[in-house]
Amino acid sequence: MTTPMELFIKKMQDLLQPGEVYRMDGSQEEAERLTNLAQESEVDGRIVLKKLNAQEYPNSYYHRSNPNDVARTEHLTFVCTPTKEQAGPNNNWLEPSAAKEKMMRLLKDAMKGRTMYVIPFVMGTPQSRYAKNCVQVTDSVYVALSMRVMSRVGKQAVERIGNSSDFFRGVHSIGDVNPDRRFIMHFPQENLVMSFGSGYGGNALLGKKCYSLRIGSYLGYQEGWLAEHMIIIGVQAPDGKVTYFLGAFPSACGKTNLALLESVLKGYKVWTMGDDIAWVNVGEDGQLYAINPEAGFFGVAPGTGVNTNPVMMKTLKNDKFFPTLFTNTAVDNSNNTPWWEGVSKGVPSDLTDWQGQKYDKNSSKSAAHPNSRFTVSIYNCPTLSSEYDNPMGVPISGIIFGGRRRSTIPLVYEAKNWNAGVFTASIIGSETTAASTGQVGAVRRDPMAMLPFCGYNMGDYFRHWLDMGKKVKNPPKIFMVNWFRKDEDGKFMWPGFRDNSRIIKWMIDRVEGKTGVVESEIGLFPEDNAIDLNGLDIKKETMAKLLRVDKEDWKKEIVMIEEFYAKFGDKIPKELNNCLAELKNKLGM
Ligand code: GTP
Ligand code: SPV
Ligand code: MN
Repeated sequence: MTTPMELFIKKMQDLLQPGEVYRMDGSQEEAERLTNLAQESEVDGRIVLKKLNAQEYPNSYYHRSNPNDVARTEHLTFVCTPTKEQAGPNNNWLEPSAAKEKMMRLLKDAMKGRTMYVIPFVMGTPQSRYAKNCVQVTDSVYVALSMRVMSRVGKQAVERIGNSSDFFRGVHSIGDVNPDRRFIMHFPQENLVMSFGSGYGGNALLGKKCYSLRIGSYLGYQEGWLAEHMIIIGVQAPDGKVTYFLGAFPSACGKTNLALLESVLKGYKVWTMGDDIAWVNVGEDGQLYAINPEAGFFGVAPGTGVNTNPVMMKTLKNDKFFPTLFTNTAVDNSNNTPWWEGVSKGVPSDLTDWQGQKYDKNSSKSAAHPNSRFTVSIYNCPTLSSEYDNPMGVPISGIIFGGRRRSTIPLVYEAKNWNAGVFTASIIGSETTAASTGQVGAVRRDPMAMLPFCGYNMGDYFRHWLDMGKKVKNPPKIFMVNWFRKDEDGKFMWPGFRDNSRIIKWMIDRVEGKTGVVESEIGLFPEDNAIDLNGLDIKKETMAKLLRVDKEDWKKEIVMIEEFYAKFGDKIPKELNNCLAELKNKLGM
Protein backbone atom coordinates (compact mmCIF):
# COMPACT_ATOMS: atom_id res chain seq x y z
CA MET A 1 0.00 0.00 0.00
CA THR A 2 1.25 3.49 -0.81
CA THR A 3 1.01 5.67 2.29
CA PRO A 4 -0.46 9.19 2.16
CA MET A 5 3.03 10.51 2.87
CA GLU A 6 4.48 8.62 -0.11
CA LEU A 7 1.61 9.86 -2.25
CA PHE A 8 2.36 13.42 -1.22
CA ILE A 9 6.06 13.04 -2.05
CA LYS A 10 5.18 11.51 -5.43
CA LYS A 11 2.76 14.34 -6.17
CA MET A 12 5.40 16.92 -5.32
CA GLN A 13 7.91 15.14 -7.54
CA ASP A 14 5.47 15.21 -10.45
CA LEU A 15 4.72 18.87 -9.91
CA LEU A 16 8.21 20.18 -9.17
CA GLN A 17 10.22 17.84 -11.42
CA PRO A 18 13.40 17.87 -9.28
CA GLY A 19 16.62 16.43 -10.67
CA GLU A 20 17.05 14.49 -7.43
CA VAL A 21 15.08 13.64 -4.33
CA TYR A 22 16.80 13.54 -0.96
CA ARG A 23 15.02 12.36 2.18
CA MET A 24 16.30 13.87 5.40
CA ASP A 25 16.95 11.52 8.33
CA GLY A 26 18.00 14.15 10.85
CA SER A 27 21.32 12.50 11.72
CA GLN A 28 24.49 14.39 12.68
CA GLU A 29 26.24 12.65 9.80
CA GLU A 30 23.66 14.15 7.45
CA ALA A 31 24.28 17.62 8.87
CA GLU A 32 27.96 17.22 8.08
CA ARG A 33 27.24 16.07 4.56
CA LEU A 34 24.78 18.89 3.83
CA THR A 35 26.95 21.63 5.31
CA ASN A 36 29.82 20.36 3.15
CA LEU A 37 27.58 20.38 0.11
CA ALA A 38 26.34 23.89 0.93
CA GLN A 39 29.91 25.17 1.04
CA GLU A 40 30.32 24.07 -2.56
CA SER A 41 26.91 25.04 -3.93
CA GLU A 42 25.86 28.32 -5.42
CA VAL A 43 22.23 29.34 -5.17
CA ASP A 44 20.98 32.64 -6.49
CA GLY A 45 24.58 33.50 -7.44
CA ARG A 46 25.98 33.03 -3.94
CA ILE A 47 27.88 30.28 -2.12
CA VAL A 48 25.26 29.00 0.34
CA LEU A 49 27.45 28.55 3.42
CA LYS A 50 30.92 29.62 4.47
CA LYS A 51 32.59 28.03 7.46
CA LEU A 52 33.37 30.40 10.31
CA ASN A 53 36.27 30.34 12.78
CA ALA A 54 35.83 27.02 14.58
CA GLN A 55 37.82 28.08 17.65
CA GLU A 56 35.45 31.00 18.27
CA TYR A 57 32.26 29.51 16.83
CA PRO A 58 32.45 25.72 16.45
CA ASN A 59 30.39 24.14 13.67
CA SER A 60 29.09 27.54 12.59
CA TYR A 61 28.43 28.79 9.09
CA TYR A 62 27.78 32.10 7.42
CA HIS A 63 24.97 32.66 4.94
CA ARG A 64 24.30 35.78 2.92
CA SER A 65 20.89 36.06 1.26
CA ASN A 66 19.70 38.07 -1.69
CA PRO A 67 19.37 41.67 -0.37
CA ASN A 68 15.73 41.60 -1.48
CA ASP A 69 15.03 38.65 0.82
CA VAL A 70 15.92 39.59 4.38
CA ALA A 71 12.63 39.63 6.32
CA ARG A 72 9.06 38.37 6.38
CA THR A 73 6.86 39.84 3.68
CA GLU A 74 3.44 40.34 5.21
CA HIS A 75 1.93 41.88 2.07
CA LEU A 76 2.74 38.66 0.17
CA THR A 77 1.36 36.36 2.88
CA PHE A 78 -2.20 35.08 2.45
CA VAL A 79 -4.68 33.05 4.44
CA CYS A 80 -6.88 31.24 1.94
CA THR A 81 -10.03 30.25 3.78
CA PRO A 82 -13.27 29.46 1.89
CA THR A 83 -14.67 32.89 2.81
CA LYS A 84 -12.94 36.24 3.28
CA GLU A 85 -14.71 36.67 6.59
CA GLN A 86 -13.05 33.55 8.04
CA ALA A 87 -9.60 35.05 7.37
CA GLY A 88 -10.74 38.40 8.78
CA PRO A 89 -9.50 41.95 8.21
CA ASN A 90 -6.24 40.94 9.91
CA ASN A 91 -5.22 38.76 6.92
CA ASN A 92 -4.71 39.08 3.19
CA TRP A 93 -7.17 36.70 1.59
CA LEU A 94 -7.49 34.85 -1.67
CA GLU A 95 -10.13 32.33 -2.62
CA PRO A 96 -8.46 28.90 -2.15
CA SER A 97 -8.79 27.55 -5.70
CA ALA A 98 -7.57 30.83 -7.25
CA ALA A 99 -4.65 30.88 -4.80
CA LYS A 100 -3.76 27.29 -5.60
CA GLU A 101 -3.87 27.90 -9.32
CA LYS A 102 -1.53 30.83 -8.93
CA MET A 103 0.88 28.75 -6.85
CA MET A 104 0.70 25.72 -9.15
CA ARG A 105 1.81 27.94 -12.03
CA LEU A 106 4.83 29.12 -10.04
CA LEU A 107 5.69 25.68 -8.64
CA LYS A 108 5.34 23.73 -11.88
CA ASP A 109 8.81 22.41 -12.82
CA ALA A 110 10.33 24.79 -10.24
CA MET A 111 12.92 22.22 -9.10
CA LYS A 112 14.25 21.23 -12.54
CA GLY A 113 17.95 20.45 -12.10
CA ARG A 114 17.68 20.96 -8.33
CA THR A 115 17.44 18.60 -5.38
CA MET A 116 14.12 18.26 -3.62
CA TYR A 117 14.75 17.83 0.08
CA VAL A 118 11.96 15.89 1.77
CA ILE A 119 11.81 16.91 5.43
CA PRO A 120 9.63 14.83 7.76
CA PHE A 121 9.45 16.62 11.10
CA VAL A 122 7.59 16.82 14.38
CA MET A 123 6.63 20.08 16.06
CA GLY A 124 6.81 19.37 19.78
CA THR A 125 8.53 16.53 21.56
CA PRO A 126 7.52 13.32 19.71
CA GLN A 127 6.25 11.72 22.95
CA SER A 128 3.72 14.51 23.46
CA ARG A 129 0.08 14.20 22.58
CA TYR A 130 0.21 17.89 21.75
CA ALA A 131 2.94 17.36 19.13
CA LYS A 132 2.07 17.52 15.43
CA ASN A 133 3.45 15.71 12.39
CA CYS A 134 4.63 17.55 9.32
CA VAL A 135 6.35 17.09 5.96
CA GLN A 136 7.95 19.93 4.02
CA VAL A 137 9.64 19.73 0.66
CA THR A 138 12.15 22.41 -0.33
CA ASP A 139 14.83 23.01 -2.93
CA SER A 140 16.99 25.08 -0.56
CA VAL A 141 19.75 23.29 1.33
CA TYR A 142 19.90 26.33 3.67
CA VAL A 143 16.23 25.82 4.50
CA ALA A 144 16.74 22.06 4.92
CA LEU A 145 19.60 22.64 7.37
CA SER A 146 17.65 25.33 9.22
CA MET A 147 14.63 23.05 9.58
CA ARG A 148 16.90 20.45 11.13
CA VAL A 149 17.85 22.93 13.85
CA MET A 150 14.39 24.43 14.37
CA SER A 151 12.35 21.21 14.50
CA ARG A 152 12.69 17.47 15.15
CA VAL A 153 13.57 16.11 11.72
CA GLY A 154 13.80 12.44 10.77
CA LYS A 155 12.79 8.93 11.69
CA GLN A 156 10.50 9.76 14.60
CA ALA A 157 8.35 11.90 12.31
CA VAL A 158 8.12 9.15 9.68
CA GLU A 159 7.16 6.64 12.37
CA ARG A 160 4.56 8.90 13.90
CA ILE A 161 3.01 9.58 10.50
CA GLY A 162 2.94 5.92 9.46
CA ASN A 163 -0.12 5.23 7.30
CA SER A 164 -1.93 8.31 8.52
CA SER A 165 -3.00 11.16 6.30
CA ASP A 166 -3.11 13.50 9.29
CA PHE A 167 0.04 15.56 8.77
CA PHE A 168 0.87 19.10 7.72
CA ARG A 169 2.02 19.48 4.13
CA GLY A 170 4.45 22.25 3.23
CA VAL A 171 5.70 23.01 -0.27
CA HIS A 172 8.57 25.42 -0.64
CA SER A 173 10.69 26.55 -3.54
CA ILE A 174 13.09 29.46 -3.41
CA GLY A 175 12.30 29.97 -7.10
CA ASP A 176 14.30 32.83 -8.58
CA VAL A 177 14.12 35.01 -5.43
CA ASN A 178 12.07 37.59 -7.24
CA PRO A 179 9.79 39.68 -4.98
CA ASP A 180 7.28 39.90 -7.84
CA ARG A 181 7.00 36.14 -7.84
CA ARG A 182 6.92 35.63 -4.07
CA PHE A 183 3.92 34.33 -2.14
CA ILE A 184 3.28 32.52 1.11
CA MET A 185 -0.15 30.90 0.88
CA HIS A 186 -1.90 29.20 3.78
CA PHE A 187 -4.77 26.75 3.43
CA PRO A 188 -5.86 26.09 7.03
CA GLN A 189 -8.73 23.77 6.04
CA GLU A 190 -6.29 21.55 4.14
CA ASN A 191 -3.40 21.70 6.62
CA LEU A 192 -1.29 23.00 3.72
CA VAL A 193 1.13 25.86 2.99
CA MET A 194 2.67 26.76 -0.36
CA SER A 195 5.61 29.15 -0.34
CA PHE A 196 7.53 30.46 -3.33
CA GLY A 197 10.31 32.94 -4.01
CA SER A 198 11.89 33.49 -0.60
CA GLY A 199 14.49 31.65 1.48
CA TYR A 200 13.95 33.81 4.55
CA GLY A 201 13.04 32.25 7.94
CA GLY A 202 9.38 32.99 8.51
CA ASN A 203 8.65 32.73 4.77
CA ALA A 204 10.50 29.47 4.16
CA LEU A 205 10.88 27.42 7.36
CA LEU A 206 7.28 26.34 7.11
CA GLY A 207 7.16 24.64 10.52
CA LYS A 208 7.66 27.99 12.23
CA LYS A 209 5.27 30.91 11.66
CA CYS A 210 3.30 29.29 8.82
CA TYR A 211 2.45 26.04 10.57
CA SER A 212 3.01 26.53 14.31
CA LEU A 213 1.20 29.88 14.36
CA ARG A 214 -1.05 30.52 11.36
CA ILE A 215 -2.26 26.96 10.76
CA GLY A 216 -1.74 26.15 14.45
CA SER A 217 -3.95 29.00 15.66
CA TYR A 218 -6.71 27.76 13.36
CA LEU A 219 -6.33 24.19 14.66
CA GLY A 220 -6.35 25.56 18.20
CA TYR A 221 -9.60 27.40 17.49
CA GLN A 222 -11.13 24.16 16.20
CA GLU A 223 -9.72 21.91 18.93
CA GLY A 224 -9.82 24.17 21.99
CA TRP A 225 -6.23 25.27 22.50
CA LEU A 226 -4.05 28.29 21.68
CA ALA A 227 -1.04 28.67 19.36
CA GLU A 228 0.76 31.83 20.45
CA HIS A 229 3.74 34.04 19.58
CA MET A 230 5.12 33.51 23.06
CA ILE A 231 8.19 32.56 25.02
CA ILE A 232 7.96 30.06 27.88
CA ILE A 233 10.24 30.48 30.90
CA GLY A 234 10.52 28.97 34.35
CA VAL A 235 11.77 31.44 36.94
CA GLN A 236 13.42 29.90 39.97
CA ALA A 237 13.23 31.94 43.17
CA PRO A 238 15.75 31.78 46.03
CA ASP A 239 13.52 29.22 47.79
CA GLY A 240 13.95 26.90 44.80
CA LYS A 241 10.38 27.18 43.58
CA VAL A 242 9.95 27.57 39.80
CA THR A 243 7.13 29.77 38.43
CA TYR A 244 6.30 29.42 34.75
CA PHE A 245 5.44 32.39 32.54
CA LEU A 246 4.36 32.89 28.97
CA GLY A 247 5.50 36.09 27.26
CA ALA A 248 4.13 37.58 24.04
CA PHE A 249 5.95 40.42 22.30
CA PRO A 250 5.78 41.41 18.63
CA SER A 251 8.66 40.49 16.31
CA ALA A 252 12.00 41.93 17.40
CA CYS A 253 10.54 43.26 20.66
CA GLY A 254 12.48 41.24 23.19
CA LYS A 255 11.25 37.63 23.40
CA THR A 256 14.56 35.86 22.83
CA ASN A 257 16.33 38.16 25.27
CA LEU A 258 13.74 37.55 27.97
CA ALA A 259 13.73 33.81 27.32
CA LEU A 260 17.48 33.55 27.99
CA LEU A 261 17.64 36.21 30.66
CA GLU A 262 20.43 36.08 33.22
CA SER A 263 18.94 37.65 36.31
CA VAL A 264 20.67 40.54 38.06
CA LEU A 265 18.87 39.60 41.27
CA LYS A 266 20.65 37.16 43.50
CA GLY A 267 18.99 33.76 43.84
CA TYR A 268 16.72 34.20 40.81
CA LYS A 269 17.34 32.07 37.75
CA VAL A 270 15.54 31.81 34.43
CA TRP A 271 15.14 28.38 32.83
CA THR A 272 14.48 28.53 29.10
CA MET A 273 11.60 26.57 27.59
CA GLY A 274 11.10 28.49 24.34
CA ASP A 275 11.77 31.87 22.74
CA ASP A 276 9.11 32.36 20.05
CA ILE A 277 6.14 29.99 19.95
CA ALA A 278 3.99 28.31 22.60
CA TRP A 279 1.16 25.83 22.21
CA VAL A 280 -1.13 26.25 25.17
CA ASN A 281 -3.58 23.60 26.38
CA VAL A 282 -5.85 23.10 29.34
CA GLY A 283 -4.44 20.10 31.23
CA GLU A 284 -6.42 17.37 32.96
CA ASP A 285 -6.13 19.25 36.26
CA GLY A 286 -7.76 22.32 34.69
CA GLN A 287 -4.52 24.32 34.69
CA LEU A 288 -3.01 25.98 31.64
CA TYR A 289 0.00 24.08 30.24
CA ALA A 290 2.43 25.13 27.52
CA ILE A 291 4.85 23.34 25.24
CA ASN A 292 7.38 24.80 22.83
CA PRO A 293 6.80 23.16 19.44
CA GLU A 294 10.22 24.30 18.19
CA ALA A 295 13.70 22.90 18.76
CA GLY A 296 15.86 25.93 18.07
CA PHE A 297 16.21 29.69 18.14
CA PHE A 298 15.99 31.87 15.02
CA GLY A 299 17.06 35.02 16.81
CA VAL A 300 17.86 38.66 16.02
CA ALA A 301 21.64 39.14 16.07
CA PRO A 302 21.98 42.94 16.53
CA GLY A 303 21.95 43.88 20.19
CA THR A 304 23.06 40.41 21.34
CA GLY A 305 26.25 40.67 23.39
CA VAL A 306 27.88 39.53 26.61
CA ASN A 307 26.34 42.39 28.56
CA THR A 308 22.81 42.19 27.15
CA ASN A 309 22.47 38.44 26.63
CA PRO A 310 25.43 36.42 27.96
CA VAL A 311 23.45 33.16 27.84
CA MET A 312 22.84 33.49 24.10
CA MET A 313 26.51 34.26 23.50
CA LYS A 314 27.34 30.97 25.27
CA THR A 315 24.64 29.14 23.30
CA LEU A 316 26.12 30.35 20.02
CA LYS A 317 29.49 28.92 20.99
CA ASN A 318 28.16 25.45 21.88
CA ASP A 319 27.93 22.80 19.21
CA LYS A 320 26.40 19.81 20.95
CA PHE A 321 23.84 19.93 18.16
CA PHE A 322 24.84 21.52 14.87
CA PRO A 323 25.09 23.42 12.61
CA THR A 324 24.69 27.00 13.85
CA LEU A 325 23.96 29.46 11.06
CA PHE A 326 24.49 33.21 10.88
CA THR A 327 22.49 34.98 8.20
CA ASN A 328 23.15 38.51 6.92
CA THR A 329 25.43 39.57 9.76
CA ALA A 330 28.72 41.22 8.89
CA VAL A 331 32.00 39.27 8.97
CA ASP A 332 35.13 40.34 10.82
CA ASN A 333 37.87 39.35 8.39
CA SER A 334 40.63 39.55 10.98
CA ASN A 335 39.43 36.29 12.53
CA ASN A 336 36.57 35.08 10.31
CA THR A 337 33.86 35.56 12.92
CA PRO A 338 30.32 36.86 12.45
CA TRP A 339 29.90 40.46 13.62
CA TRP A 340 26.92 42.66 14.37
CA GLU A 341 26.20 45.91 16.15
CA GLY A 342 26.29 45.24 19.89
CA VAL A 343 28.44 42.10 19.90
CA SER A 344 31.55 44.13 20.72
CA LYS A 345 32.23 47.70 21.79
CA GLY A 346 34.27 48.99 18.87
CA VAL A 347 33.81 48.33 15.17
CA PRO A 348 36.52 46.00 13.78
CA SER A 349 38.69 47.64 11.14
CA ASP A 350 38.44 44.89 8.52
CA LEU A 351 34.74 44.23 8.22
CA THR A 352 32.65 42.94 5.32
CA ASP A 353 29.08 44.12 5.56
CA TRP A 354 25.96 41.99 5.15
CA GLN A 355 25.91 42.66 1.41
CA GLY A 356 29.51 41.54 0.93
CA GLN A 357 31.02 45.02 0.62
CA LYS A 358 33.95 46.39 2.59
CA TYR A 359 32.40 48.26 5.51
CA ASP A 360 33.20 51.94 5.92
CA LYS A 361 33.43 52.73 9.63
CA ASN A 362 32.03 56.20 9.01
CA SER A 363 29.00 54.88 7.23
CA SER A 364 25.63 55.76 8.74
CA LYS A 365 24.35 52.33 7.75
CA SER A 366 24.83 49.30 9.95
CA ALA A 367 27.30 46.59 8.95
CA ALA A 368 24.93 43.77 9.86
CA HIS A 369 21.41 43.87 8.50
CA PRO A 370 19.06 45.02 11.32
CA ASN A 371 17.19 41.73 10.86
CA SER A 372 20.30 39.57 10.61
CA ARG A 373 19.77 36.37 12.56
CA PHE A 374 21.34 33.26 14.03
CA THR A 375 19.85 29.77 13.84
CA VAL A 376 20.93 27.61 16.75
CA SER A 377 19.67 24.47 18.47
CA ILE A 378 17.87 24.90 21.78
CA TYR A 379 19.93 21.95 23.09
CA ASN A 380 22.99 24.23 22.99
CA CYS A 381 21.39 26.58 25.51
CA PRO A 382 23.02 26.27 28.95
CA THR A 383 19.82 27.44 30.69
CA LEU A 384 17.55 24.93 28.90
CA SER A 385 14.80 23.89 31.31
CA SER A 386 14.81 20.27 32.51
CA GLU A 387 11.11 20.33 31.57
CA TYR A 388 11.75 21.20 27.93
CA ASP A 389 11.02 17.67 26.70
CA ASN A 390 8.20 17.07 29.18
CA PRO A 391 5.38 15.86 26.91
CA MET A 392 2.74 17.58 29.09
CA GLY A 393 4.50 20.94 29.05
CA VAL A 394 4.69 23.22 32.07
CA PRO A 395 1.90 24.77 34.19
CA ILE A 396 1.57 28.50 33.60
CA SER A 397 1.12 31.01 36.45
CA GLY A 398 1.48 34.27 34.56
CA ILE A 399 1.21 35.68 31.04
CA ILE A 400 3.29 38.71 30.09
CA PHE A 401 2.33 40.86 27.12
CA GLY A 402 4.49 43.61 25.75
CA GLY A 403 5.13 46.00 22.91
CA ARG A 404 7.73 48.48 21.74
CA ARG A 405 6.47 51.93 22.63
CA ARG A 406 8.46 55.11 23.11
CA SER A 407 5.53 56.63 25.00
CA THR A 408 2.10 55.96 26.54
CA ILE A 409 2.51 52.39 27.79
CA PRO A 410 3.91 52.10 31.34
CA LEU A 411 6.82 49.86 32.31
CA VAL A 412 4.47 47.34 33.90
CA TYR A 413 0.90 46.88 35.03
CA GLU A 414 -1.43 44.02 35.79
CA ALA A 415 -4.91 43.27 34.53
CA LYS A 416 -7.48 42.78 37.24
CA ASN A 417 -8.74 39.45 35.86
CA TRP A 418 -8.65 37.18 32.80
CA ASN A 419 -11.17 39.12 30.71
CA ALA A 420 -9.49 42.44 31.49
CA GLY A 421 -6.21 40.77 30.52
CA VAL A 422 -7.63 39.61 27.20
CA PHE A 423 -8.79 43.18 26.61
CA THR A 424 -5.35 44.57 27.53
CA ALA A 425 -3.71 42.15 25.08
CA SER A 426 -6.25 42.94 22.37
CA ILE A 427 -5.33 46.64 22.44
CA ILE A 428 -1.53 46.19 22.19
CA GLY A 429 0.14 48.61 19.85
CA SER A 430 3.78 48.33 18.87
CA GLU A 431 6.32 50.09 16.68
CA THR A 432 7.10 48.06 13.55
CA THR A 433 10.57 46.52 13.30
CA ALA A 434 12.96 45.19 10.64
CA ALA A 435 11.58 41.65 11.17
CA SER A 436 9.03 42.45 8.48
CA THR A 437 9.61 44.43 5.27
CA GLY A 438 8.15 47.94 5.15
CA GLN A 439 8.28 50.98 7.36
CA VAL A 440 10.12 50.64 10.69
CA GLY A 441 9.00 52.51 13.81
CA ALA A 442 5.34 53.07 12.95
CA VAL A 443 2.89 52.25 15.73
CA ARG A 444 0.37 49.66 14.64
CA ARG A 445 -2.15 47.53 16.53
CA ASP A 446 -0.72 44.09 17.21
CA PRO A 447 -3.13 42.22 19.50
CA MET A 448 -1.43 39.46 21.50
CA ALA A 449 1.61 40.10 19.21
CA MET A 450 -0.32 37.93 16.74
CA LEU A 451 -1.39 40.38 14.02
CA PRO A 452 0.86 38.78 11.35
CA PHE A 453 0.34 35.25 12.66
CA CYS A 454 -3.32 34.68 13.48
CA GLY A 455 -4.62 32.30 10.80
CA TYR A 456 -8.27 33.28 11.19
CA ASN A 457 -10.53 36.22 11.99
CA MET A 458 -9.15 38.05 15.00
CA GLY A 459 -12.65 38.77 16.27
CA ASP A 460 -13.15 35.00 16.60
CA TYR A 461 -9.69 34.76 18.11
CA PHE A 462 -10.62 37.21 20.87
CA ARG A 463 -13.76 35.17 21.60
CA HIS A 464 -11.61 32.01 21.75
CA TRP A 465 -9.30 33.67 24.29
CA LEU A 466 -12.26 34.63 26.49
CA ASP A 467 -13.64 31.08 26.24
CA MET A 468 -10.27 29.59 27.22
CA GLY A 469 -10.44 31.63 30.42
CA LYS A 470 -13.70 29.92 31.31
CA LYS A 471 -12.15 26.48 30.86
CA VAL A 472 -9.17 27.16 33.13
CA LYS A 473 -9.48 26.56 36.87
CA ASN A 474 -7.00 29.16 38.13
CA PRO A 475 -6.46 31.48 35.18
CA PRO A 476 -2.91 32.86 35.19
CA LYS A 477 -2.38 36.51 36.04
CA ILE A 478 -1.97 38.73 32.99
CA PHE A 479 0.65 41.50 32.88
CA MET A 480 1.53 44.20 30.37
CA VAL A 481 5.10 45.52 30.07
CA ASN A 482 7.00 48.04 27.96
CA TRP A 483 10.80 47.95 28.11
CA PHE A 484 11.09 50.60 25.40
CA ARG A 485 9.93 53.92 26.90
CA LYS A 486 12.14 56.83 25.85
CA ASP A 487 12.88 60.19 27.43
CA GLU A 488 12.97 63.62 25.73
CA ASP A 489 16.50 62.87 24.50
CA GLY A 490 15.39 59.65 22.84
CA LYS A 491 17.18 57.49 25.41
CA PHE A 492 15.64 54.34 26.88
CA MET A 493 14.35 55.18 30.35
CA TRP A 494 14.53 51.63 31.63
CA PRO A 495 17.82 49.68 31.33
CA GLY A 496 15.99 46.58 30.09
CA PHE A 497 17.61 43.24 29.28
CA ARG A 498 18.99 41.62 32.46
CA ASP A 499 17.33 44.24 34.68
CA ASN A 500 13.96 43.01 33.45
CA SER A 501 14.44 40.28 36.09
CA ARG A 502 13.37 42.94 38.61
CA ILE A 503 9.95 43.14 36.99
CA ILE A 504 9.67 39.35 36.79
CA LYS A 505 10.42 39.10 40.51
CA TRP A 506 7.55 41.51 41.20
CA MET A 507 5.28 39.32 39.09
CA ILE A 508 6.23 36.24 41.13
CA ASP A 509 5.44 38.20 44.28
CA ARG A 510 2.04 39.03 42.79
CA VAL A 511 1.39 35.40 41.83
CA GLU A 512 2.20 34.43 45.42
CA GLY A 513 0.09 37.23 46.86
CA LYS A 514 3.09 38.73 48.66
CA THR A 515 2.54 42.29 47.49
CA GLY A 516 -0.43 44.53 46.86
CA VAL A 517 -1.38 46.82 43.99
CA VAL A 518 -2.54 50.35 43.31
CA GLU A 519 -5.55 50.70 41.00
CA SER A 520 -5.39 53.02 38.02
CA GLU A 521 -7.53 53.77 34.97
CA ILE A 522 -5.79 51.10 32.89
CA GLY A 523 -5.04 48.41 35.44
CA LEU A 524 -3.09 47.59 38.59
CA PHE A 525 0.28 49.19 39.35
CA PRO A 526 2.97 48.00 41.77
CA GLU A 527 2.88 49.51 45.24
CA ASP A 528 5.61 51.99 46.13
CA ASN A 529 9.02 50.30 46.38
CA ALA A 530 7.57 46.92 45.45
CA ILE A 531 9.99 46.59 42.53
CA ASP A 532 13.46 45.58 43.73
CA LEU A 533 15.80 48.32 42.43
CA ASN A 534 18.73 47.28 44.60
CA GLY A 535 22.02 48.07 42.85
CA LEU A 536 20.32 49.93 40.01
CA ASP A 537 21.09 53.56 39.39
CA ILE A 538 17.70 54.93 38.39
CA LYS A 539 16.07 58.14 39.56
CA LYS A 540 12.85 58.08 41.60
CA GLU A 541 11.32 60.52 39.11
CA THR A 542 12.17 58.21 36.23
CA MET A 543 10.43 55.31 37.95
CA ALA A 544 7.45 57.56 38.65
CA LYS A 545 7.27 58.50 34.96
CA LEU A 546 7.53 54.84 33.97
CA LEU A 547 4.67 53.88 36.26
CA ARG A 548 1.86 56.32 35.63
CA VAL A 549 -1.02 56.80 33.23
CA ASP A 550 -0.46 59.67 30.79
CA LYS A 551 -4.09 60.50 30.26
CA GLU A 552 -3.69 62.65 27.16
CA ASP A 553 -1.58 59.98 25.46
CA TRP A 554 -4.13 57.36 26.41
CA LYS A 555 -6.95 59.39 24.88
CA LYS A 556 -5.05 59.32 21.59
CA GLU A 557 -4.49 55.61 22.07
CA ILE A 558 -8.23 55.04 22.44
CA VAL A 559 -8.81 56.59 19.02
CA MET A 560 -6.44 54.06 17.44
CA ILE A 561 -8.00 51.20 19.38
CA GLU A 562 -11.51 52.16 18.28
CA GLU A 563 -10.37 52.37 14.67
CA PHE A 564 -8.94 48.88 14.92
CA TYR A 565 -11.94 47.38 16.68
CA ALA A 566 -14.25 48.95 14.09
CA LYS A 567 -12.68 46.85 11.33
CA PHE A 568 -14.07 43.75 13.03
CA GLY A 569 -17.60 45.09 13.47
CA ASP A 570 -19.80 42.89 15.64
CA LYS A 571 -17.09 40.21 15.80
CA ILE A 572 -15.60 42.06 18.76
CA PRO A 573 -16.94 40.23 21.83
CA LYS A 574 -19.18 42.34 24.05
CA GLU A 575 -16.88 41.66 27.04
CA LEU A 576 -14.12 43.56 25.24
CA ASN A 577 -16.42 46.39 24.15
CA ASN A 578 -17.48 46.69 27.79
CA CYS A 579 -13.85 46.93 28.92
CA LEU A 580 -13.25 49.62 26.31
CA ALA A 581 -16.30 51.59 27.44
CA GLU A 582 -15.16 51.33 31.06
CA LEU A 583 -11.66 52.51 30.17
CA LYS A 584 -13.01 55.49 28.21
CA ASN A 585 -15.22 56.37 31.13
CA LYS A 586 -12.29 56.28 33.55
CA LEU A 587 -10.27 58.50 31.24
CA GLY A 588 -13.14 60.96 31.16
CA MET A 589 -13.95 60.36 27.51
P1 GTP B 1 11.55 37.80 16.94
O1 GTP B 1 12.58 36.74 16.82
O2 GTP B 1 11.47 38.67 15.73
O3 GTP B 1 10.21 37.27 17.31
O4 GTP B 1 12.08 38.85 18.05
P2 GTP B 1 12.12 38.81 19.66
O5 GTP B 1 10.83 39.24 20.19
O6 GTP B 1 12.66 37.51 20.10
O7 GTP B 1 13.15 39.98 20.00
P3 GTP B 1 14.65 39.94 20.54
O8 GTP B 1 14.76 39.43 21.95
O9 GTP B 1 15.50 39.25 19.55
O10 GTP B 1 15.00 41.49 20.57
C1 GTP B 1 14.88 42.31 19.44
C2 GTP B 1 15.71 43.55 19.61
O11 GTP B 1 15.29 44.26 20.77
C3 GTP B 1 17.19 43.25 19.76
O12 GTP B 1 17.92 44.17 19.01
C4 GTP B 1 17.42 43.43 21.23
O13 GTP B 1 18.73 43.83 21.50
C5 GTP B 1 16.38 44.47 21.65
N1 GTP B 1 15.91 44.29 23.05
C6 GTP B 1 15.51 43.13 23.63
N2 GTP B 1 15.17 43.31 24.93
C7 GTP B 1 15.38 44.63 25.19
C8 GTP B 1 15.22 45.43 26.36
O14 GTP B 1 14.83 44.98 27.44
N3 GTP B 1 15.52 46.75 26.23
C9 GTP B 1 15.95 47.28 25.05
N4 GTP B 1 16.23 48.58 25.01
N5 GTP B 1 16.13 46.55 23.93
C10 GTP B 1 15.85 45.24 23.99
C1 SPV C 1 9.47 37.01 13.76
O1 SPV C 1 9.52 37.77 12.79
O2 SPV C 1 8.61 37.12 14.67
C2 SPV C 1 10.47 35.93 13.91
C3 SPV C 1 11.35 35.64 12.80
O3 SPV C 1 10.48 35.26 14.92
S1 SPV C 1 10.53 34.75 11.57
O4 SPV C 1 10.74 33.32 11.81
O5 SPV C 1 11.10 35.12 10.30
O6 SPV C 1 9.12 35.02 11.60
MN1 MN D 1 8.94 35.84 16.38
